[in-house]
Amino acid sequence: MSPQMSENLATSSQAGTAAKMPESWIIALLGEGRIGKTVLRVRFVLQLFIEDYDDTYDTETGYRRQFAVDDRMCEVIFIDLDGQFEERAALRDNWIRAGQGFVLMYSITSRESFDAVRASCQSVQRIKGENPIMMLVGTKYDKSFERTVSTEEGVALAKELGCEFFETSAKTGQNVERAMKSLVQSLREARTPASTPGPGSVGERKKKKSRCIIL
Ligand SMILES: Nc1nc2c(ncn2[C@@H]2O[C@H](COP(=O)(O)OP(=O)(O)OP(=O)(O)O)[C@@H](O)[C@H]2O)c(=O)[nH]1
Ligand SMILES: [Mg+2]
Repeated sequence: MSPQMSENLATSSQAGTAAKMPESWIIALLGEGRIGKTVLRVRFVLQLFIEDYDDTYDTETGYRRQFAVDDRMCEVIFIDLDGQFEERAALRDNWIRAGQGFVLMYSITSRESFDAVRASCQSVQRIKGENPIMMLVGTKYDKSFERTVSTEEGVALAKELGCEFFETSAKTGQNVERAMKSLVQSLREARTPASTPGPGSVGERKKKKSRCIIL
């Protein structure tokens, strides 16, 4: 995702909020390289799994989707930071600033990516305050034969971070819709009555009791 596209999305989100779409949420996908951030986004937005998805030519449409949560329409707009940008701290911090909901991601086949989650969480907390709206997601659930991080470890980390936890597969679609729906529900719950939906409008909230959904 280019910085220009990120800016366009944030701006059009603000415009969309005031005009046609009653709700619009900016969701940042954070995590190490090659853990499946982009294919999860593509699975959710385009409802496809493309194994070696090349996002070089992605247009804005590949980053946003309107869907109903509890019978109310909303739009989610993704900030999809690739592994390299994770290392470019200033850029990453700007995008975190623009985000409202945060998906802290690791692959169940990569211990290293799991160990990196706390650092992502700290970056978000440093910028957004102590209790941002976060979710922990373990990707590549269909590759359980290569699993190196147990479900119990994911559950324990989610409990420590005070957020919900899902194990997902972009390949089969498992839990992808449920995770996004749940994140929107958390964003709605956290919205303070005085605020209007838009970048930076989600206030701090009490730590959520963690819930784990695997199935
Ligand atoms: N089987 C399977 N493969 C997956 C899944 N998620 C991602 N992959 C594969 O993992 C590889 C990396 O996926 P990407 O979505 O490009 O990873 P990324 O986190 O966006 O990587 P960067 O943009 O480099 O940070 C690709 O070959 C995907 O097909 C999954 O749920 N199941
Ligand atoms: Mg990517």
